[in-house]
Amino acid sequence: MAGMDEVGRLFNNNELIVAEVLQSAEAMKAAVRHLEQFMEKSDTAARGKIILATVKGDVHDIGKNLVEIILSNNGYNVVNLGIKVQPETLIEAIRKERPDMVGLSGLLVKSAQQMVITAQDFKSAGVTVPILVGGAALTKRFTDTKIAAEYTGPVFYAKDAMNGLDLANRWVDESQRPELLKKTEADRAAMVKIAEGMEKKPQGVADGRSRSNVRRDVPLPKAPDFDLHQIEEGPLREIFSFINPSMLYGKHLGLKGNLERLLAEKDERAEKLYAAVTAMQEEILAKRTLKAQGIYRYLPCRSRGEDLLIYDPADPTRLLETFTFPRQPAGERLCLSDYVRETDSGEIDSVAFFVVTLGRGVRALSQQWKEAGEYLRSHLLQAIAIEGAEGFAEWVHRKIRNDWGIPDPPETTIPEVLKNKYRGVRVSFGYPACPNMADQRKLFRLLDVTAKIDVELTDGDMMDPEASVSALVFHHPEAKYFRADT
Ligand code: B12
Repeated sequence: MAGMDEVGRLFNNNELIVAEVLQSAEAMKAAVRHLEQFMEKSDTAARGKIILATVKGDVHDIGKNLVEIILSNNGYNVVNLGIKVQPETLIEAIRKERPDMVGLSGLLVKSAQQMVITAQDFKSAGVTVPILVGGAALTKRFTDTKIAAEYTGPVFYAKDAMNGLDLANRWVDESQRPELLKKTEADRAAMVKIAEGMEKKPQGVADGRSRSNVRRDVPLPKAPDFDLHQIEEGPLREIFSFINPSMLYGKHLGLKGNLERLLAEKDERAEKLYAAVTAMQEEILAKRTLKAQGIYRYLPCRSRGEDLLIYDPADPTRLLETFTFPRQPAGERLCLSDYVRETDSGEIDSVAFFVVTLGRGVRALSQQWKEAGEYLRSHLLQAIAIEGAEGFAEWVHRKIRNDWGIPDPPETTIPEVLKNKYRGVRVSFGYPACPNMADQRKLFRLLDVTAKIDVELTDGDMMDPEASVSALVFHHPEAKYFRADT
């Protein structure tokens, strides 16, 4: 497997980008498949065995699948247990498979906490196999101070798939293992010290004012209606035009630099990638592989302190739901509720909620392609679906602004929309201004989501399928993104 080692090294040096690594892996897989018939069983012995799983309550597939492809094409026997995997299932699989390592993945902060619980369950079951953890919301600090603290065996944090491969390689190589363990332990001890120091620091001091200076007298736009609007099949081609290229090409496919500029400079790599993405999008459109489903609704509301009160449109004296948001402890002292008219104003304001998805069928099809060795296509489908879901959110948000009577100036371009150049703000539960993921349940009730579109909430309050976005839209002209925890 020297070939893929080479690929790995190049990738680490930023010479190969994700899309190219996947293509190399495809070629490698095809070659190995061909050669296997001429090989003795012992020639194909794996470098090691790794169980991979996305933790309980979490549907994150794309990151874990990338890790699977990279590991298996570097000689590892990978047992991918899928998504939403309970600790008991993992423990059973560990006893049966006797892996060298267990890789845990998760997208959200809540999943990082689930990793702590999983480590505790492993410990109670007497499991000590090394754990490799990764995912967008996870940090080395959390891994060292919270997960490793609950476990008897080693816990390694991987910032990306290639880092995960490197850690696995060092673990399975007995000559490198002692050094890896020593370094991991030293890093962990240092991290625990730093974390202790940080915890002692005061968290930000309130300055005596209870509310921000956000204006309370801006004229209120009128919601067109309070009906439930269901989008059974949104215009996919238009939705694709709202995909943020820096996310799709940069984050998911690994292209460095601005796509438009690279295309203008006739950069060969950018041109190839652009062609691959366009071909996949055309195929999706022709075969109707993805379905854009959404639901949105304006609702009457008012605020009281940090509460956002949602009323029944049929009877505005009847409270339907209350959301409570955190307020910044210092500085501007912003809180999302400040963007809404207060109860004592005598006026009724409005907010909009929505849920969109592009995820139906994606997991099964991308898995099918992955198993057939079509790694790039499998990854492209997932990446287009998840960034398409964000594009769909952008599209619905623009429609909401239009219908609310606060349209963007006519000269506004899509790149400007993607840079939030519009009136108001769209936040999602789990974001720093409204971190409470459990509020997803209230939103789902208000829109009757599960009955109307193919999206469900997991027991971690995540949406299944993965390529889904929920949001809360405010119209206030001063509304902006902020963190409520600093
Ligand atoms: C793209 C994105 C999305 C996309 C797709 C998500 C996805 N599947 O990746 C969409 C638009 C669908 C989305 C939706 C949501 N998102 Co989002 N999203 C992001 C964003 C911007 C990037 C994530 C990313 O890079 N994904 C690409 C994959 C490939 O990367 P990855 O998962 O990190 O995996 C790599 C490594 O981490 C590592 N890795 C991962 N697992 C493992 C395992 C092992 C063993 C190893 C070795 C390595 C490894 O290798 C992978 C490849 O290199 C992050 C912010 C950020 N900068 O990280 C927010 C972020 C993760 N999202 C967030 C939130 C809140 C959400 C939503 C809940 C919002 C909402 N209410 O709609 C939803 C949840 C979706 C759902 N189904 O429930 C928060 C999470 C914070 C929290 N409170 O938990 C973040 C951090 C943004 C923020 N700052 O608030 N999101």
